[in-house]
Amino acid sequence: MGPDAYRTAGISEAITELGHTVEDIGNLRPASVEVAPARNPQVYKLAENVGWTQTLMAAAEEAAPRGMPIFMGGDHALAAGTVAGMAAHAAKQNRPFFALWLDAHSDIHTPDTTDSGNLHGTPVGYVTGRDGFDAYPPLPVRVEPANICMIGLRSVDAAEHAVLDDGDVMLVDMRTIDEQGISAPLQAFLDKVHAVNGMLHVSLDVDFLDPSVAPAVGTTVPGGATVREGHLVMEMLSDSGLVTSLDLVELNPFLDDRGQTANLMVDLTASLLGRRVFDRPTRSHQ
Ligand code: HAR
Ligand code: MN
Ligand code: MN
Ligand code: MN
Repeated sequence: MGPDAYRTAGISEAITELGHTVEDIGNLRPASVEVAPARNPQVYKLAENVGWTQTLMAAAEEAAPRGMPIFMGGDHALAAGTVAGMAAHAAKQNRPFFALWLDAHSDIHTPDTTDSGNLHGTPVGYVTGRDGFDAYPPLPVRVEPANICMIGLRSVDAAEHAVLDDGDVMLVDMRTIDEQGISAPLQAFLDKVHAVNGMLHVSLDVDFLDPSVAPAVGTTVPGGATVREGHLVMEMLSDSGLVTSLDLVELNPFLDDRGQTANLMVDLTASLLGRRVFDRPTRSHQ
């Protein structure tokens, strides 16, 4: 239902108004695959997730040469396919690949470590090449943990902590944001991407935002990003010119309040694609 909620909220129109051309290729379906049962009996809908990963990896690689793909979900599990597909595309272009994870959660479980069994907690585990994804399509190219930045973290499980503590992922939790603001750590990451002419995939989970402004998600965590922080991030990403693909994930329209969350996600997308209150030069009048 997520994609249709974004369409109803006018995502195509908002992007078109900014002078871009939109091609809506419609809703996709997961490839039908058979998989051996997962070792962890908690794992939910493994075959469907593997099928989606296969479909979306191919869809990302197919769409990437034609523009900036926006993947509307749907569950964050979709990022296993979109990120892997975009990373494969970047490798073909001979360009380094980076991912920005805007999320309350780190989603770096494997099917073996997840307690909930919900595979939306695992896409970063898959794209970084962790063990335990044998049922999944082989990863075309591993995403370097050092090329991933997570902003908005405030719900990280013990098994995720263990791998993040020893790893190279750039971690920006809510405390960091409160102490340093959101722009300084983001700019540091963007400088890294810029320095090597990288391609940047942005994965925007609704629960990055505070539930008071974005209630339409099944996994709300209090203390999230404000509307202003969300827009600042999107405007900085836009100014950087580095973003080559975007996921809009975890929207559950059943939980929304008169389209509030869908509308906010569309507005954030518009900021990323160039919408401004004032162009930057206007600021010099102040
Ligand atoms: N870490 C928890 C789990 O694995 C919660 C994951 C929630 N993830 C999302 N996307 N909704 O970030 O179950
Ligand atoms: Mn989910
Ligand atoms: Mn997520
Ligand atoms: Mn989340």
